[in-house]
Amino acid sequence: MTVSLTARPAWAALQAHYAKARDWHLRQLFTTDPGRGDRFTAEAAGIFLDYSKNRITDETFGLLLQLATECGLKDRIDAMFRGDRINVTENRSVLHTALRAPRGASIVVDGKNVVPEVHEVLDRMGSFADRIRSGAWTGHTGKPVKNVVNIGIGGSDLGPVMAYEALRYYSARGLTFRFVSNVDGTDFVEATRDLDAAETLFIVSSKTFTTLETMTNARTARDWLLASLTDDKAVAKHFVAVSTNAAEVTKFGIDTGNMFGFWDWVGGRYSMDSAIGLSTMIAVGPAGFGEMLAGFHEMDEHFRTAPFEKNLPVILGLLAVWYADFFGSQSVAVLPYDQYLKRFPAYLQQLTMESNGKRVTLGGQEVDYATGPVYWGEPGTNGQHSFYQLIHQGTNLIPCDFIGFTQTLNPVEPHHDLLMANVFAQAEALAFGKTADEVKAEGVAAALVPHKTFPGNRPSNTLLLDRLTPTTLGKLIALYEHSVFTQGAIWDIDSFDQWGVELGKVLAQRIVPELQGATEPALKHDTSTNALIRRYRAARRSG
Ligand code: G6Q
Repeated sequence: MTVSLTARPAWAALQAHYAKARDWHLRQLFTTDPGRGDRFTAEAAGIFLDYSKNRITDETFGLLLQLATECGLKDRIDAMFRGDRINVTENRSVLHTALRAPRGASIVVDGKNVVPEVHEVLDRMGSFADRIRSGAWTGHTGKPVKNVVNIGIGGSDLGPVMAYEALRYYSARGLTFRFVSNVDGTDFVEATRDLDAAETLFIVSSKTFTTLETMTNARTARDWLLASLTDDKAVAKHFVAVSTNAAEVTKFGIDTGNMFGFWDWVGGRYSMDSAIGLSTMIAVGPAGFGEMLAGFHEMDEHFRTAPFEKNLPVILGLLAVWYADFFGSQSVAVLPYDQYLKRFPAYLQQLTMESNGKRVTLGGQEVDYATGPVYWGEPGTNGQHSFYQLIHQGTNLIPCDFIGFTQTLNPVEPHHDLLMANVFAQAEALAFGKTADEVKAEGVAAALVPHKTFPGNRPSNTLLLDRLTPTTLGKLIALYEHSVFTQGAIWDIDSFDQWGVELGKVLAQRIVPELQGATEPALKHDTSTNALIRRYRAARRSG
C-alpha cells in the first residue's frame, strides 16, 4: 500500500518549515545570503536556470529533494523510460521518449524493440516532406502543393501550431501553413477562403480518427476540395492521414499508403514529435525535425541521469509543488520573451493541465492536497501592458517562469537589448518590489504611497537559452514535459490519462440529434438544459 503523500516525513517537515518560510521576504533572503544568486542556478543541455528568486533556502531545497526521494521519483522515471505501463487507468506504457531515441537504441515494449518502427515512420515522413518541399508531389491537376492545412484538435493541433510558429524562421517560406481545429465552421472557412484547392494538402491528424471536431472538419475539407476539383480521385493526392487507426482512415477514403502511424504509448499531448509533427517536418525539413528530436533526447537523458539537485525538470517540478501545496498558489505564469514562442503558453496549458488536473491518486483515493495549478501566459513584453499588474500588486501569489534568449534571430537594433532588459527588470521588480519608504523618498503624496508601493516577494524562475532553434525548442518542451512528470510523481496521480476530455467527446454527441431533429424529442435533461435547447431550436428555425 502506497504511503499517502501527506503522511511522508518530508511532507511533515516541509509543513513545519513553511510555517517559518511564509514570512520570509526575498529582499531579506538576498541580503543575508548574497551568494544565492549564483548558487541557486543549474545548467544543462544549454539551458541556464536561475531559481534564486524563489522563496526557498538551502533547507527548503533539501526538504523538497528529500520529498522527491521519498516519493520514489527515481523509480518512476526509470519505469517510464523502460516502458512500464505507468498510465494505469488506460493500462498503457508512456513512451514519448522513444519518439526521440536515436536510431540504433533499443526500447522493448511487449517483447518488441519499438525504435526501428519509430525511425521507419520518420523516414517515410522525411521522404514525403521532401517531395512536398521540392514540388515533386503534385496535386490532382499537376500543380505542386503550396498550402498545407493540418486538421486536428487538442494534442493533434496544439503541438503542431506551436512548433510551426516557434520555428517559422526556419520554415519553407514558399509554403503556407494553416491549422484547423475548432468544430466552429468559421475556423475552416477562414483558414481556406484564400486557398486554391489544386495547390492544397490536408493532413488529417487524429490518433483515434473518430474525434467529432476533426472528422467533421475533414469531411468539410473533402467537400470543399471536390467542389472545385470535381473528381473523387483528387482525394488521394490532397489528403494524408496521421493516425493509429488504419481502418477508419481507409473508411474515410485515404489510402493507407498515405498514412503515417504512431502508437498507443504516445499520449495526444506528448505526440508533437511523432507523425503528428508532419506539418512541422514539412515546414522545417527532415533535418530540422531531426535536430528538434535530438534536442528532446538531450533533455531526456539529462532528466534520466542527472542527480536531482542539478536536474532542471526536477527542480522546476519541485518548486511548482512548493507553491501549489504550501503557499496555496493556484496558477503559474509562463512568460516567453520571444515572439516566435507566442503559442507556447497555450501548448503548455494542455501539457500541464490535462496531465495534472487530477483529483485521485493512482490507487483511486481522493487527494487531500492540491494538484496541478493553472498554467497560463503570453509573450513578453505584451503581457506587461496587461495582466502583470495583478502579478505585481494583486492578492494572488503567482510564480512566474521567464524564458529569454541571449541571441535574437532578427537582429534589428536596438530591439533585443530592450526586450531582455524587460525580462531582467520584471523578475527583479517582482522579487524586491518598492517599499513605502522608497516611494515616499521620491516625493510621492502621502495618499498615493500605498498605491505606488510594491510588496515584492513574488517568486520567479528565469530560463536563459542561447538562440531559438529546432534543437533548443525540443529541449525546452522536454524540460516542461518532465517537470510535469515530476509533479505528477510527487502527487501520486496518473499524469497520462484524460477522462475529462473523453467525457466531453461523448456528451455533445447525445445532444446533437436533439438539436437537429425536425420535431422536438422528449428532452430528459435538467430544466435549465432543456430550456436552452428549446430556445436554440426555436431561434434557429426562425433565424
Ligand atoms: C491529449 C488528449 C486530447 C486529444 C484530442 C484529439 O492528450 O487526449 O487533447 O489529443 O482529443 O484526439 P485525436 O487525436 O484522437 O483526434
